[in-house]
Amino acid sequence: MTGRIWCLTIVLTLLLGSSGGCEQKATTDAPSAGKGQQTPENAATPTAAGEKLVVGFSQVGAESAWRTAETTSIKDEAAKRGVELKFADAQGKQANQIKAVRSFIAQHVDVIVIAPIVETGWEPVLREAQRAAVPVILIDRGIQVSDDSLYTTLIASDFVEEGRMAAEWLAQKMGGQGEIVELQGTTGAAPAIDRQKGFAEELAKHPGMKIAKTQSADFTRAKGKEVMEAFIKSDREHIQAVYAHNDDMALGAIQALEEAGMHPGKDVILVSIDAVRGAFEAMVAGKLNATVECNPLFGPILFDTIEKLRAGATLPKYIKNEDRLFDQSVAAEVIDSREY
Ligand code: GYE
Repeated sequence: MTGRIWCLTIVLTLLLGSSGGCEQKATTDAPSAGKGQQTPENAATPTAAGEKLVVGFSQVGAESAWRTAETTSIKDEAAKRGVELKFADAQGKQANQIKAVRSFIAQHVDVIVIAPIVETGWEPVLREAQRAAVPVILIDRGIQVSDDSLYTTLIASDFVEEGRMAAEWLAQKMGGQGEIVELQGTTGAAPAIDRQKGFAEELAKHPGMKIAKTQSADFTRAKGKEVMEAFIKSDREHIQAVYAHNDDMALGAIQALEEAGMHPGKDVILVSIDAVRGAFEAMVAGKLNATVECNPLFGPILFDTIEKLRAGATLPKYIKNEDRLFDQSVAAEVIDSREY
C-alpha cells in the first residue's frame, strides 16, 4: 500500500466508520489529492427536515445470483431507512440505463446511483446530471471518463485483485502446470476487463500455465453452459481447468461438463468469483473447487455514503470492498454463515 492509499483509508475510516467491513483505497487511476472532493455543482443539498430522500438507482439487470442479491440489499436498506428508491432495471442494455438516468434527472431525485453495465459511453449523460446538480454515485462497477468530477464516488471491489487471487490459487492447485479455459463476463464491463487482467498478470509468473481458450459468456449460467459445451466439443482432451469470471457461468460450465460425462471438481478444476450460495453448494458437492468472494451487499455502505455526502463530507473517489477466497476445504464449515 502506498502512503496515499493509507492516507485515504484513514480518511474513509473517519468518514464511514467500520461500516460493512469495507476498506477504502485509491484506484490506479485515482485522482490526485483534492480531486476526490465534491464539486459545488454536484454537491448534494440536504433535504428539508421531514422530507423523504429520493434516490434513483439504475441497475444492470438480473443476470446472476450476485446481481439479485445486490438489488435486494439496496431495496431492503432503502425501505429500512425510509428512503424513496426509484428502481430501474436496464435488462443488460446501456441505452436503458442512460434513459433511466435522464428520467431521474427530470424527476429531480436527490441522488442517482448507477451500476454501470459497461465502462465507456457515460460522459454525456453524466454531464447532464452535473449540470442539473444531481450527484451520481457509482456502485459495483467502474467507468472510464476523462473528467472524474462527473461522479462523486465509486463503491466496488478490486476486480484485478480478484483475478490475481483466482490465478494464484489455481497455479498452486495445478503445481504451476496446465491449460485453462476462461469464461469471461460481459464484454466491456469493468469486472470482465479487470478479472481477465489480474488473472493473466498473475498467470504470467507461471510459464507452465496458459489460457488455451477464452470467450464471453455474459455472466449468465445459460451462456456459461453454452460456451463450455463449445469448448468441450472443440478440444475435450485439453480441458484441465476452468476460470469463470462469476459463479453463475461456472455453474453452467459444471452442467456442461457433467452432461459430457466429465467430472468437474475432479478431472477438471474450476475456480470462479462471487461466492454466492450456489457456489458453496457446488463446493460442498465437490464440483467447484474455489470461489473468490465479491460482496454484493451494498445497501448499508451505499446509504451510509449518501448520508455522509448529504451532511457535506468530502468523499474519497473510491471505496473498496474487501474480498477473500474460499475453497472446498472450508465450504461445508462456512456455508451456513453466508448471507447471499
Ligand atoms: O461478479 C457478476 C455480475 O458487477 C461485480 O456482475 C459485478 C458482477 C458480478 O453479474 O456475477
